[in-house]
Amino acid sequence: MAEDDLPEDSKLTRTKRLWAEAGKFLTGRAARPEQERLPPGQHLVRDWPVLDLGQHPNVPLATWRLDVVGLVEMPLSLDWAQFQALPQTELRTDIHCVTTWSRYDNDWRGVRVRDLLDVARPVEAARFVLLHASDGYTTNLPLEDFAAPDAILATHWQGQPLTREHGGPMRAVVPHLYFWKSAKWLSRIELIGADRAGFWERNGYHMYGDPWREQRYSED
Ligand SMILES: Nc1nc2c(c(=O)[nH]1)N[C@H]1C(S)=C(S)[C@@H](COP(=O)(O)O)O[C@H]1N2
Ligand SMILES: [Mo]
Repeated sequence: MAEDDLPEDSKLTRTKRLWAEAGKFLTGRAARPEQERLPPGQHLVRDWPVLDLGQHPNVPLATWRLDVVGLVEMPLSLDWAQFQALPQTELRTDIHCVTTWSRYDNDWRGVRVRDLLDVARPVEAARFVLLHASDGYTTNLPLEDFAAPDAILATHWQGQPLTREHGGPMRAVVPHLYFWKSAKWLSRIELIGADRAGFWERNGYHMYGDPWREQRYSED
């Protein structure tokens, strides 16, 4: 699916733009992860909601690829077997979604972002990443945050292969930022020098998205 086919003017996107303008859900509080596990304005859920733009692309393992492009010494285009040959990691993280739900203790398995970046070797000028997904979705974040020790390219959740609706066969998980930064059906990682807004970032959401500072929406 092409990026300009995205529902930039769908009801959902328009509604969320309005929420962003109105500052919906903002409490004005700040918190620190060392002191409080639940960020301001969040509530806990036990099940795992599905949120996206409504396209759940079917990505067969036989044709699956992950491309790493842009400001790297070694551009990559990995097939599933090559991706599986990278070191496999298991880790447990919380999820914080900008629509105010949080979910504790998610067990992920996959490839740590760092271990992939060690192979691609970002050049000095690389500062940000733009993540591209098979449904046309994009999201941006600083390279430093994408390379955080608990950021993972997840293929499993609670011991089971990630379901298609949650981004299977593989999605990004960047636990310390709001969950819209965690692209499902991740297909391309683009390393760039200057920050470039992704889908929700173009539609009123924050360029960084720290749940602890309640960076739900863009400042202007
Ligand atoms: N490819 C893709 N990734 C995406 C989205 C999307 O629409 N497409 N939505 C984002 C948003 S807004 C959220 S809250 C989470 C939801 O992930 P979940 O459905 O697994 O809970 O995925 C994020 N990643
Ligand atoms: Mo979201």
